[in-house]
Amino acid sequence: MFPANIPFVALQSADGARAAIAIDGAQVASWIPANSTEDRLFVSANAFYGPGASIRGGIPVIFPQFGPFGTLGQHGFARNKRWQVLSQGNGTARLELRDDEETRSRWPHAFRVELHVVVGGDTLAVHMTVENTGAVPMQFTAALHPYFAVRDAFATRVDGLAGCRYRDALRDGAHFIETSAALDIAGPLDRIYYAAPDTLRIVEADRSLIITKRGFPEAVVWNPGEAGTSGRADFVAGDQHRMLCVEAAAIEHPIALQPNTSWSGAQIMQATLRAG
Ligand code: TA6
Repeated sequence: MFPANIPFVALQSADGARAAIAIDGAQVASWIPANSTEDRLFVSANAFYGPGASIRGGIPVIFPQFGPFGTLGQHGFARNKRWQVLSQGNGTARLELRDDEETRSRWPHAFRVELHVVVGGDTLAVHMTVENTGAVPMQFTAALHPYFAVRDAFATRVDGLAGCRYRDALRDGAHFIETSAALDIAGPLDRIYYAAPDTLRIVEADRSLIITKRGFPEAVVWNPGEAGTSGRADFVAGDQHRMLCVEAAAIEHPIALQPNTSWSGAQIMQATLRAG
């Protein structure tokens, strides 16, 4: 699934569930549950690969800044860095990113981020730990930004967000309260849901995904729509139908870490063959 020369880690559990992680960005780019042939993660046919690139799809790791909300570039730098593989085997892998001269020139902190990926049965779990290895306090925002493969995003709904306050990037960043128990994806959408429930569900006609977050207060729902895919070189026309991002994020209140302390968050995805 990766072009030649792109380093990756392949995971396979005893029951046949599979995942693949690009070492650039520690980006999970494929997840096929046990007893299935369907990849539940979307990757664009036009995705860029290799050092410095972030694959358009899979699960980008967003650190130490979510989106444009800060002084760094969009979504920080973790997704553009080469990570180190600490261990792999039996359906799990651990990868690590530490500060280097280049990251310190952009963000003056010593840190360690560990991504622990576990695949098995119908589930993919991604655990993220951030440690302040420096001598001064640090603050960051972060997300796990999965692009889920869907048969048609505009015939898909997200359940579980009713009552949440959200920021709508497509309406000048204004805040609203979600009124629908079932959010139909009818076109482009770019929203941060604050204090979101830990469990959400992506529902299609014949299958669903149960998405559980831990440690991350926010959920982000993103579909680029037609304009969003045609405006980016690493999408193919029509990709807006094939993907839906439901992310676990910490944005509104940056996470503050004293020296020698750490924070952990996770996103656990369970594939089911039933809708509803
Ligand atoms: O998580 C949603 C979002 O922040 C959108 O605002 C959006 O445009 C996007 O992620 C993708 O960002 P990227 O930098 O990968 O093009």
